[in-house]
Amino acid sequence: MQYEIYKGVRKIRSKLDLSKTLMALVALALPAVMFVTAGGASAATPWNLNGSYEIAFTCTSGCSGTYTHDATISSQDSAGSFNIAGGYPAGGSHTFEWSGTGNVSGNAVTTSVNYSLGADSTHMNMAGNVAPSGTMSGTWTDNYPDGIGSRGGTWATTSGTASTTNTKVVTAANTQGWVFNPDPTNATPYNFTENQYSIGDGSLYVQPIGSTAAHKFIAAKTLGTPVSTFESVAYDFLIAGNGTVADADQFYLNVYTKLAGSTNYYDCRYDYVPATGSATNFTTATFNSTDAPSAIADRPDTFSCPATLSGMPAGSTVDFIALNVGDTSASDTGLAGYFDNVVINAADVATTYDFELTNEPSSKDDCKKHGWMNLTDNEGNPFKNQGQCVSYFNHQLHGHPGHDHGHQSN
Ligand SMILES: [Ca+2]
Repeated sequence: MQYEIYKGVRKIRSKLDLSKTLMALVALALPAVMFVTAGGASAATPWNLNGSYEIAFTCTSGCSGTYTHDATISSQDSAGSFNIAGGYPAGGSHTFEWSGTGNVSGNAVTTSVNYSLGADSTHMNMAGNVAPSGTMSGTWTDNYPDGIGSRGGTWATTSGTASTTNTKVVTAANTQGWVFNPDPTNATPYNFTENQYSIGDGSLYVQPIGSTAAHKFIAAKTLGTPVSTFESVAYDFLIAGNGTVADADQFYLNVYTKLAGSTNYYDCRYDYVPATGSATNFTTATFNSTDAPSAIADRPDTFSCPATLSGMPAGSTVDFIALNVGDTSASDTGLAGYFDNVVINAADVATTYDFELTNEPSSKDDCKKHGWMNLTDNEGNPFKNQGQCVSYFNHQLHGHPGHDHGHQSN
C-alpha cells in the first residue's frame, strides 16, 4: 500500500517536471518576466505544511519495526523553509526527541534534524513528497548509533495533512462556483452540516436518496483548465444512511473534457471510482490524470478517446468535474453521505475546497475588500454588505466574550 502511494507521487512528480519543461519552452516566446516564474530557483509550492502530525517511521535497513512519532512543523516561509520538531512515542511522554529544519519545493519535502533526547549524536534526513490529498511519505536515513551507524527506511504521515496555500470555504451562502444538483429532475436534497468533517468543522451532507431510481446527487465545478496542466483531483467522503463499505463505488468522480474548439457537451468523459470507503471515517479518494479511469464515455463520432485523461490531444480542456452519490439505480434508496476537502491540482496550483456550514469573520479586516461576500454568520447566513459583517464581528463575536461562536452547540 505504501509503495502504491509513493508510486502515485512519483507519477505526479514526473508530470510536474514535464509541465515545467513545457512552461520553459513556452517562456521562450513570452516577455522576460515569464522567465522568472518558469526558470527561477525559488521554491514555489502549493503546500502549507505548518501544523501537527503523526508520522510512522518504518525501519527497513539496520533495524526493524514501525515507530510512530509526533511532529510539529512551524514557521514555513515564502521560500518553503520551515522548522520541525518531534518525538517518540507519539502523544506520550517522549523517550526520544529531535528537531531541525526542512524545506518544501513543489511537492517535494526534505528535512534535516538532530536528536536531543534518547539518541545523542544522531542526525536524521527525510526526503519525500506531498500527495494530492496533503498526506506525506518518503524515505529516511540516520547515523545511529553514536553518529557512525547507518540505518534507513520509509516514513508516512498517519495523522495531519498539509493544507494548500489556496483554500476556498464553500458554504450555502458562497458556493465558490460549485453547482449542486444541476439537474433538478433527479436531485437529492443536501445541506451543509457540522455533524461530520475532515477539515475545518463542517462538511456537505447528501441526504438519503429517495426511492425513485433516477434520483442521485451531483456536485459540479466548472474548470476550463487545459488538460496539459491538469494533475489530479482528491476528495474525502464518508458513507452514511443505509450505506456500507460496499457502497464506496457510489461516491465517484466524472471528469468532462472537450477537444479544442469543440461545441459538444463533452468529447470524452473519464470516470473514476474509489476502491475503498468507510461508514465510520472519511476516506480520501485520489485520481491522477495519468491514472487509468474506471470507465470512459466516448461519443459516437470519429474521435476515439485516449486511455487516460492526460492523453487528450493538445488544446483539450477539462470543462468541468462532477462528484456523485448514487448510480440512478433503485438500490441507491436510503444511501447518504458526506463530502469534504476537495483538492484540485492544476498548473502547479492546488486549490482546496473546504465545505462548511459557516464561515465567520475572525477580524474586522476579514470583512473588508469584498471579504464579506465570502463570510457568514454563525448560522451560515450571508451578509448584505461590509458594514453588516463588521457589525456582526464587533457585537456577536468580539463584544461578547462568553458568546457561542457557532462551533459548539448549547
Ligand atoms: Ca470542512
